[in-house]
Amino acid sequence: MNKTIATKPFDDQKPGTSGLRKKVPEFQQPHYVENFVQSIFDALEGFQGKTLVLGGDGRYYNREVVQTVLAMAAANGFGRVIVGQGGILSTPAASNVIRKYKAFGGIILSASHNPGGPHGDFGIKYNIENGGPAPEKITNAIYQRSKSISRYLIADIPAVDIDKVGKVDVAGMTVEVIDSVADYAELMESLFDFDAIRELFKSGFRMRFDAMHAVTGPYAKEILENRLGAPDHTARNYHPLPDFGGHHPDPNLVHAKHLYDAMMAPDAPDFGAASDGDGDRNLIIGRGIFITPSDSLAMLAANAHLAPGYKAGLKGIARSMPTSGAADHVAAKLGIGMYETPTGWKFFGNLLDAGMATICGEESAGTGSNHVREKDGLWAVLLWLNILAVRRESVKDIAREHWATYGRNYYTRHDYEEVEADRANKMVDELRAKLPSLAGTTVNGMKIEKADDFSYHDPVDGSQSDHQGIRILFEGGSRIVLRLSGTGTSGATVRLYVERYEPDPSKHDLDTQATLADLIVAADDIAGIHAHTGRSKPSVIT
Ligand code: G16
Repeated sequence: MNKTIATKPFDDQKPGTSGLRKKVPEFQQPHYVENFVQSIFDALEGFQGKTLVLGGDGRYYNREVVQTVLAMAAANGFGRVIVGQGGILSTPAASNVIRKYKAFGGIILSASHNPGGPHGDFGIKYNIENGGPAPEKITNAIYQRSKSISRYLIADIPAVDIDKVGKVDVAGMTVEVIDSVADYAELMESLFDFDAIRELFKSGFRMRFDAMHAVTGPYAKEILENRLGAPDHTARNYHPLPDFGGHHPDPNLVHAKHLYDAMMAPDAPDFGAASDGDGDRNLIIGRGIFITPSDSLAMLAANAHLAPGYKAGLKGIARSMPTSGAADHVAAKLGIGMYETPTGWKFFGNLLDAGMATICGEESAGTGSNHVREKDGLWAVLLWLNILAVRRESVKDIAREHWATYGRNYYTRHDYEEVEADRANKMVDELRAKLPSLAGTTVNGMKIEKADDFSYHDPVDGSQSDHQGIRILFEGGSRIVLRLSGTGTSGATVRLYVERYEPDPSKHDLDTQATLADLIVAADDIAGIHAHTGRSKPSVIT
């Protein structure tokens, strides 16, 4: 029986860079989840009788919310919900399932790389029928609806068994529980040369993949060890845990430091990689060398033709604005389009759908292609493996050769986390006010050529997105970018991105922080980061 429950709006259900992310106790408030899910459904049209995909990264509260969404989907008139077994689907796997089964859309339960557990973070996001994150038009409509909602619809049903693969009827709607890994593994087999990668492992190639107790564990175990023949223990921390083992499932040099240390040791494996909470991010480290996400995008784009799925070449490359310009040099050499979008994977959707871009990437450890409409951690790892299997060179040699060909974009990101929101906003407001007077001035010995607040005009649908990050461009091509994160759940996170282009191969082995030190000082001179935030140093440097 369907029930209509009266409710009152919450005023904080505005989706951020990637869906609604909050602390678990906030989601546990009575009606909080239901209000947001109903707001999603109310913002959509024409889904009666159609299919919804549902899954999450397995974090604390995942299973409970799966049951709530099932009961609400039934009451709202969906014909079928496809759920990952145990409520598990990595974000890229969910994107694939939406596309493969021609679903109306999908709900993904994840707060990505944010910590989990009863006091950690939870999140809900909606993906559209192309498999990608809902565009701003829809997320704005969801938010508007959440501000006026007065009722939600929910079926009065017992909990559905989501651990058994198969179909059941629930209040007139079909619930189909599917193997969480199979469709995704099949897609990867269609893109990459699994025989060549198997040969690579047979030749003694050693790899370590850290799933960080998050969603990619079962995917990595199946694909790397079972299908590609990598030795046991190649996948580490592969049991997904609701609190990620108490760790922060963010594959960066701080939270995956153990992997970094192992890769810098004299007996390091040939290749190291990690993924995040929901499996869309990646970390790539070769023996003795960390590859920045911006460089990884460029190197993957330059070598993608070595994998069967991309042998016809790339249509174009897209990167978010704060991502380094390394990929731009590759696009120029290949003579293909290069697109610069705001932060957020949702901005790549139109370019991918229109066939303008084939590969996309972000400095925030996201890389992906037109195979799905999300960034894809394991996909990036497998493309690297395919390239290594064909070239039979070390990651370090591939990187060196890449920089010698295209030049090196030295790049770093400094994060100041949990800054008081008022202080962070004041800093950005003051900086914005200064922008028109910066061009032509000299800071720390460097001349500013241009300073602006990035705006994006989508070439496909003509939509406009303003205030997407402050850019200060110096003579010679160096730049600093400053923006506030849209994914944090406590206070504000200030992100400072710093980049310098170095064409001279004799200068490609320098220390990144030292090479960028003068720009880092300039950023503080211009924005007053330390004075405004009250911090003497960043919380995380990547
Ligand atoms: C999300 C988005 C990415 C974005 C990242 C960082 O990633 O999908 O497109 O680059 O957040 O965003 P911000 O700098 O605003 O924190 P994820 O992996 O958290 O879903």
